Amino acid sequence: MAGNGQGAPTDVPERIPPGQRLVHGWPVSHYGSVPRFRPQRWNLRVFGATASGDERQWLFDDLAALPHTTVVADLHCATGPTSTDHEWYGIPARAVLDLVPPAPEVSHVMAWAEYGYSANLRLSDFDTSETVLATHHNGEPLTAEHGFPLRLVVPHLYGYKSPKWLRAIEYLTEDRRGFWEERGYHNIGDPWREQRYSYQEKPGDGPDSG
Ligand SMILES: Nc1nc2c(c(=O)[nH]1)N[C@H]1C(S)=C(S)[C@@H](COP(=O)(O)O)O[C@H]1N2
Ligand SMILES: [Mo]
Repeated sequence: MAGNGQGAPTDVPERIPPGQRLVHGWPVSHYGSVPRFRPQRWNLRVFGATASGDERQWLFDDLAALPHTTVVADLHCATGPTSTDHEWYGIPARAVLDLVPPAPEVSHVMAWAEYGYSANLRLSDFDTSETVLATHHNGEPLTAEHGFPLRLVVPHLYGYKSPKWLRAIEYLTEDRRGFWEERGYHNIGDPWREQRYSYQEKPGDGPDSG
């Protein structure tokens, strides 16, 4: 497994969000078991409120022809561990939005993974230059336990907003809670504001908060 860089910037405290602890290496963290990749059955769907009204899907072999980018970022699990210097390579979220434009009234997206795992995001949190649908990590294909063949990475939010084994992006015209967001985790999940738990939500942070 690829190690993380352990250079000096890691020791700068401002790099670690409040209440987080720096871990070396890269822990594996998820609910349930690791799905097996079945190339013949795999697709990535973009559905919901698309501008055209049509849904779109890509097969695994179609992904290589899409735009690609590299993003280096840290990963903050809401239970405390922060691992640093992950180099992600994959399809920028903006490419998905360009290729399958959302309807004007789309405000949020739901990122869907195998086994029904999901994470909701404000469109503005999905639509950043750092948000990537990653196929590779530190130059190697993702390992099974870290999300092969595809995972969403939203580096500016807690890790539960970065589904491994990504299978679909759903465009939403109103907010709806994902898997952890309906089990007590914060609907927005900004680690710099320590938005860990749903009881911390302020009016407007979630579909039913405040
Ligand atoms: N499909 C799926 N993706 C998931 C999870 C999960 O349970 N299922 N857990 C999330 C959580 S809580 C974290 S912190 C990160 C951890 O990613 P890692 O195992 O690559 O470190 O994966 C996220 N993606
Ligand atoms: Mo997490």
